[in-house]
Amino acid sequence: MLTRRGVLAGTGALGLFGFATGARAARSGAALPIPELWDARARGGALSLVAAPGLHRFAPGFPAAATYGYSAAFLGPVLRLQRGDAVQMSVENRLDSATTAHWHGLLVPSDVDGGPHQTIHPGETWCPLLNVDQPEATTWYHAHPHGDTGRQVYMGLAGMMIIEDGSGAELGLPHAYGLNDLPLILQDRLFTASGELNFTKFARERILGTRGDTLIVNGAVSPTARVPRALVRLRLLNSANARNFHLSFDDGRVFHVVASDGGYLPAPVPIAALTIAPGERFEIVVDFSNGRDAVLGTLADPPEGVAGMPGMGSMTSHGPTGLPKSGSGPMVSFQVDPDLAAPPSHLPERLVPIAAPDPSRAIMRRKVTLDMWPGMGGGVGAAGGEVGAGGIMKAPGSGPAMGMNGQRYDMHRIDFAPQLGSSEIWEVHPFLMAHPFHVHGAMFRVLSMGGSPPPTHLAAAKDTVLLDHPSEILLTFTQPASEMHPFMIHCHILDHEDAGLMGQYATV
Ligand SMILES: [Cu+2]
Repeated sequence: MLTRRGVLAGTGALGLFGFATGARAARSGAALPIPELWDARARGGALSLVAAPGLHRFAPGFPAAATYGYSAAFLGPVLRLQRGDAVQMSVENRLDSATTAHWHGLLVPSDVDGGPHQTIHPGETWCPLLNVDQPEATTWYHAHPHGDTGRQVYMGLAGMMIIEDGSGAELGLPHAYGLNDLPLILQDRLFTASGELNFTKFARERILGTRGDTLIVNGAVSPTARVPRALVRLRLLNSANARNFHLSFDDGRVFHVVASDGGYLPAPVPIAALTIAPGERFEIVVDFSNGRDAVLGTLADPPEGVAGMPGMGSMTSHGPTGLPKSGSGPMVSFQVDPDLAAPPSHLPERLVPIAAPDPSRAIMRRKVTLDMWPGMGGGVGAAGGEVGAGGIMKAPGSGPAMGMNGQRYDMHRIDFAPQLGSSEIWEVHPFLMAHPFHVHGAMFRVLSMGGSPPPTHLAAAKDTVLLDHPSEILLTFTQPASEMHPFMIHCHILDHEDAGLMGQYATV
């Protein structure tokens, strides 16, 4: 079974997800769905998405479930944009709810960012022009209407975006989409007895975030990907509402992280276990040249510090698939197909140089607390909430209260006003559990996590990072943000964001 243990040059222990005997049986039999690739240049510089309801079968034996998608029944096409291009986007809303479309990881001005202020009402079409000017990276897009983000993303409103500047092809990295360059959109879902997506609104879901007992990749349950006998690049995106995936291969093989949120690392980082939090992306290169099949799976994700609280019993309950919510299991099986011919590729020793972060550039230091008070009374929507000692919010009745720096999110309040073009150091203090912290419109470098330097694969440009200890990040504000359309700062556990764990900034 699991006998070969890779030598770790990265961090952490080798993760072995406990499914060795059941892994092959747990396959759904579905082939890994590869989202359509929409290349903006090939389409004349314009991409038109339609957000609409759909019907989607998550596995061959499952009934079709009611879903949402962007020009697809579930999720959306992979959008490919070239640096230097101006791309005319349009997003038509054929849903019966208001939505927005946020370009997560794109460095564009706030008035085209698609945050909660840029509502697309049912029947309307939103047409932002995106001037693409940032290094090659895997980014993504998703719905972001305040208070309804969790449900809309859960229903399927998310997709991957690839920004290109030619550097990956020049480096010789695998680059044939759908062949040796595969998008993997990682999610978990809970289904009702009749096979519908089950988005519950109990208070415990608001605290832990909505988690499921069924692991899905590109909208399929434990699918199988055929890969060439060669190097394969996997573009990993955690688009789950709340859970972290702790990824490793069943044979313990070492793989290389080559990019994170903001683009390439200076050099590939060998690693055998990788944690990816909601909102984060990593690109990894996996060597299948020995012809051996492998299964990529996740360890369980118990939210530390919360599992012992009253009402958290559902964390260990077992659903119809036998996996506990946030349990371990296989995600994608890779079958090497010697008949698949891939263009030559290699893993270079060096990727794209990146300067060390320079904290002396910061003109301001701010403290940001991520606050939550686990009220168990009911749904979200309780107004107000004052803050007690230690960031604990005193909920005024029902529902968990969450906020930032002691205040619940308010669309009409600007929380921070950094100078355009400046850099700041933010000390971020997560409360009660690990939170994936995300900033719109800016990339940052992690200076320290719990007093230690970040692991190598988290040391390049990031827009989202999982924080479970007080940490320092160095941000640079390159994009203008108006008070009318400010940029968001929030926890990427979507249920936390919807419950108020979000703030906003306008540049001065
Ligand atoms: Cu959170």
